[in-house]
Amino acid sequence: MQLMNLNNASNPLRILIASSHPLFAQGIRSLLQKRPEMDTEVIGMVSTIDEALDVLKKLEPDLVIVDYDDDQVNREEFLARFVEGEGRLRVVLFSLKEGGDQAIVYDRRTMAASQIEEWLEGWSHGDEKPRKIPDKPDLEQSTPKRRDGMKHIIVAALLVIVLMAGSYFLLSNTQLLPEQASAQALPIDELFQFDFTAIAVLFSLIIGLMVYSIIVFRQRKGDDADGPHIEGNSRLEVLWTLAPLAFVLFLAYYGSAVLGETMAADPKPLRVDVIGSQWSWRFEYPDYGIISTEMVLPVDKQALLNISSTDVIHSFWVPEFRVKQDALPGDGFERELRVTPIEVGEYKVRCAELCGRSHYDMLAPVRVLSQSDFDAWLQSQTGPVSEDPVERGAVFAQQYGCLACHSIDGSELVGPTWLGVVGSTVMLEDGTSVVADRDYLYKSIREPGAQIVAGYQNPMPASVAMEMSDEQIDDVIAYIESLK
Ligand code: HEC
Ligand SMILES: [Cu+2]
Repeated sequence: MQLMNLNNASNPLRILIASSHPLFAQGIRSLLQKRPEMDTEVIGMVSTIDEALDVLKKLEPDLVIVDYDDDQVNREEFLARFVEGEGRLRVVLFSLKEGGDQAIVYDRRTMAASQIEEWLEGWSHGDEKPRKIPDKPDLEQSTPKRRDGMKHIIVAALLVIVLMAGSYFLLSNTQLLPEQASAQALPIDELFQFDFTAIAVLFSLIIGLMVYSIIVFRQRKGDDADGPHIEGNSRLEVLWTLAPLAFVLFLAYYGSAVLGETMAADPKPLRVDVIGSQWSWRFEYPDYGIISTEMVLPVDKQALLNISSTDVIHSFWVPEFRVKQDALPGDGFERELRVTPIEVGEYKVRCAELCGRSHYDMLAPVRVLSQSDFDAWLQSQTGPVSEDPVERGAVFAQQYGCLACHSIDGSELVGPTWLGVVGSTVMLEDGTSVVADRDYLYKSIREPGAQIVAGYQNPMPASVAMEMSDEQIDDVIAYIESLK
């Protein structure tokens, strides 16, 4: 029993017992009597703290034993009065619960575990010979606990390492991205791989430790004890603030370095204007006077894309090139993007910004050719324009994206089909009708809002034909007339 060690060898230890249960005091007293070698004397038994305070001066006990399990005696007040200061008086909170052999010498609800050592030390201070407390219950319990702690750390660390290896393996073997077809893809993928590694590490660390704690330290049935009182750990807190901060700063640095690399400009790029409209792409080569519905690029030469939109926000994205850029409507909102294809092949432009009904279908072919094939393509595009207005009209209808909304085979898209429209009677939204002649068609293209075909909630966007000349529109009308 630990009280022995608190005793001074020359005088008996004078003890006052505070409990509202007479059995508690009698039990302690008979326990002490059975151990005469402890040299103690119970000098009084009180049932409330007020009583105890009354007799304290009179009896001058060396030690007060308080019934820890007794709600009548206010142990908080006791601690408050006597634990701090008050000279040589010692207070022991004593619990007879849980087998009756455990003395609780402090109330962990009001005192941190780390403070108990100081408290006990304070007790032995007033004596000439500082006493050792070899079988302090705190020590007894904490040694196996510390060994347990080591075990937890090792098992949890193993779990985290296995998780890390697994998630890293999974992440690096998942084919999330298609082949690398541009010079810009290389640094981007390196960054991506680095992120994957960081994700694997952080995921495993957080989830691993969390799952381990949830399972191993869960509340068992019938255990309603309080958890340990923890004050904090400055070293740990500084560490877990500074480490993520440093990591995030490094990511910012690394990310901007990669961004810089993808924007690095070659002195003589191939200029291509990329124009998105609902729901088609148009590619113009200002240096060659070419307008195309497919994007054709020479390999190993940087293309400087000047990206814009005629209506809503679209986004130019060729996954194999990795880089992506919004296409914004309005003058002065053009955006630049640099792509240096490194693989001859065929790819697809996708719109990466939800832009309406046929967004999913806003695709355009991309062909990367060798320089000689590209030159041949330039030749074919800049060759003499067809003499036939119908043929020219078919090309314009394609280039200006009309066919994204109008079919030529009678099927319904967003707009009415062009098949057989010429000469037919068109019912309009306002209830009137009109025979579709050249004037009507021309007006429908130039001022789509003026006469809206019945059954179509949204008029055709006026922007689609804005950049077309009257001659081009004449050709398109000739083309529509040919569709019978
Ligand atoms: C974003 C979809 C869209 C695009 C792109 C589009 N149109 Fe339309 N168009 C419509 C809709 C919807 C209507 C029916 C409502 C209306 O009359 O405005 C229509 C109506 C028309 C009509 C009247 C047809 C009829 O049956 O009476 C003509 C002609 C026409 N469009 C020509 C064109 C031409 C030429 C282009 C390309 C320069 C084009 N459209 C591009 C959506 C589109
Ligand atoms: Cu789009």
